[in-house]
Amino acid sequence: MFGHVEPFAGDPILSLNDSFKADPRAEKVNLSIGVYTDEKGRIPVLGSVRSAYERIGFAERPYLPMEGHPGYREGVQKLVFGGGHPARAEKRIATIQTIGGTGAVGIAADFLAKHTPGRTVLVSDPTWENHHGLFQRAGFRTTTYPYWDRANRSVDFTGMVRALEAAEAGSIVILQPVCHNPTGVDLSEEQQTAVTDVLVAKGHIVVFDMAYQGFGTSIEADAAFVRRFAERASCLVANSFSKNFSLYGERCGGLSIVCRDADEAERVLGQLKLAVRRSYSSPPMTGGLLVATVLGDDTLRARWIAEVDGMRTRMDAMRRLLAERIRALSNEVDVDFLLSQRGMFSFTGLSEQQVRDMREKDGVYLVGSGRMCVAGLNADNVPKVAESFVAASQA
Ligand code: PLP
Ligand code: TYF
Repeated sequence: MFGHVEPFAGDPILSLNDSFKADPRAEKVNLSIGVYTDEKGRIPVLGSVRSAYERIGFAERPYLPMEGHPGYREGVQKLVFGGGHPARAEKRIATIQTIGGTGAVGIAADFLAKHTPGRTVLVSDPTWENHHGLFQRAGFRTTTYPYWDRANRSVDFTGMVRALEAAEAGSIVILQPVCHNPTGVDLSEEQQTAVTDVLVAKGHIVVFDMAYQGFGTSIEADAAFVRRFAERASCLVANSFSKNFSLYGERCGGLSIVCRDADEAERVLGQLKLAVRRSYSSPPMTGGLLVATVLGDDTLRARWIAEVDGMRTRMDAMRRLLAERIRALSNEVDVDFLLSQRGMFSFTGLSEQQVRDMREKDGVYLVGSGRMCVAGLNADNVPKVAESFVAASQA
């Protein structure tokens, strides 16, 4: 009956993570999957989240509503848009709790497939691969806009704007507002404004995918692009708590749709609930309660923000340390990109062969595209990574 079923090659990043685990070398270093590990190489349990866990305990577990926990949804809105955003005051935002950031993008794609079908979807080149997959699954054709300027290891802003201007009016455009995966390069504030002008003029439907809020500059500053955009036009915002709450396996995310008025937002919320009902009925409760408890309590929230600041500061320090160590080994290898890029990832510019060399010779694992997860660096492994990087760069 299923003889024709083709094998699944696996997700390249998750497969690489499996290869890392199977690698018998003691000195191996995992800089592949986008997971933050602390100075000791462990996925942290945040103190704020542990306190929330103790507070919620385990009581009865009824179904959550289709749209999720009310405190969670309120927390998402305040975090993403800020407490005083006009769209919030005007009750123009429809927000649901989702199954991670992936679930948010998936429900966004399903919603758009039903209500704005047949449009072209543009994603950055390169991007998180699932942007293509999730929108294709929903029935869209996906294409790309230029983003990465290989020569300057920065944003190809001219190419990006040109492509957004050339795209058919009303296209769907996916933007990562901060800590771009996989390149680590973001638009400057001026570039954000210029892109917003083009997007609004063309009537494009913008889907922001914010998976790393707090890992760029701060929780507040990282949301600035989204907040300013939402003052000018409707948009969709997917957010993930996997990284900034260190709650990968709990699958916590949110989807917010900024609408024209409260009546439209009410109807849009209804359709989001329907999309959830047809997909998985309602989101899971324990992760939802953890996030809702932290975001809903001033003390826990402040503690959480300090913990996010701590993760970001550590990643920035590791970027500097790696750059220093590489410079100490060689003047010929350019390390400026490590310092100008931000968030969990850096695009190194290394070729697939160079990445393979690092993996095979030294047990240092990067993604084949040359993406390095700087959140996997620590004081113990930086010297080895620096040596491996220099050797591969000069090979
Ligand atoms: N969007 C981007 C850009 C990501 O990098 C990721 C995951 O790393 C996601 C969405 C998915 O987030 P989650 O793990 O919460 O599903
Ligand atoms: O880019 C990454 O490493 C993260 C983690 O199917 C991830 O997005 C990778 C693959 C995947 C889900 C999450």
